[in-house]
Amino acid sequence: MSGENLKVEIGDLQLRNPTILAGGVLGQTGSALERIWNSGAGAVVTKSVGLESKEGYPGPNVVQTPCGLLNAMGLPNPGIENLTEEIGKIEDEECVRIGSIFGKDREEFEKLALKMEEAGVDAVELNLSCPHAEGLSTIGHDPELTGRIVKINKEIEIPAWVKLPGNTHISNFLEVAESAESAGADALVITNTIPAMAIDTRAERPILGHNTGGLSGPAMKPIGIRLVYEAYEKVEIPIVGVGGVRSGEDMIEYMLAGASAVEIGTGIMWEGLEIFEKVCDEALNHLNGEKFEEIRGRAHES
Ligand code: RRO
Repeated sequence: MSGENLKVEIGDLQLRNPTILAGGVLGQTGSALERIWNSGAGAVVTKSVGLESKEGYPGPNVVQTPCGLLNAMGLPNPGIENLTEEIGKIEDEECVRIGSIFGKDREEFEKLALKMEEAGVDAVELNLSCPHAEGLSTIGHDPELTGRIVKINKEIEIPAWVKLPGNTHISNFLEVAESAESAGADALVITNTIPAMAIDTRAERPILGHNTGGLSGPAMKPIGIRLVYEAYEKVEIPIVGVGGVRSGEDMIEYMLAGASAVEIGTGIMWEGLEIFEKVCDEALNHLNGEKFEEIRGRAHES
């Protein structure tokens, strides 16, 4: 979807509209990414990728609950070489591609970011926050480690976005956000899923193969809104809101809290790929001629 009133900027990156495919959903092949772009998304984020391919956790990997989805995929991915080959298959040059990467340390993130840049992505998203990845979940809770990893942005020319964890009882979320900003992050993506669980009452066992997983969907929206609102008061860099966006009004709410754009993942399950156009149409109706940038952060005005 495009049109003058829909355009937004995330730092130097211009998007035709503020709806972005969230990392982890339909983002492993060039054809799937291009299909989402053709459905009207303003940009697409790949599945998070590491240096080597990885199978992920044993199933079940996804459970639907009344308030959202639980996933414990376990970072399944084809490895950076295969994923960048897939990105190269996207035919529409206008398609704004964001490469999501995860690693265990600064060196791995640097290698991955350089490979993504070589593959022609428009930005990298540093996933510092998978809620159930052994050893990796803690990165985005540690302000110093976060800063150290974000500094890989000195080695690349493209923007580096940083995806933060939402389980803020573990760490000081705002300290991590500020540390990412001081290290030169170009945008914050707020937030990843939150650890949660479902139990099969007949089997009397956890449903997910990994026992716990990350909660996404409607239950996440009030949490995401709060975190975006609080981060907006502390950092100057753009914020991309994630969690529970299914309608134009949901996106407007994130923008009033301070987001410049939103990522959409779980909503696709309910609304199909039409969700990107639907959210844009509904948001335009709500705006009634105003621009997105005019309403950004307006909920903070006294
Ligand atoms: O692959 C996953 O299990 C996963 C990842 Br990398 C992430 O960042 N967030 C999530 O909920 N699941």
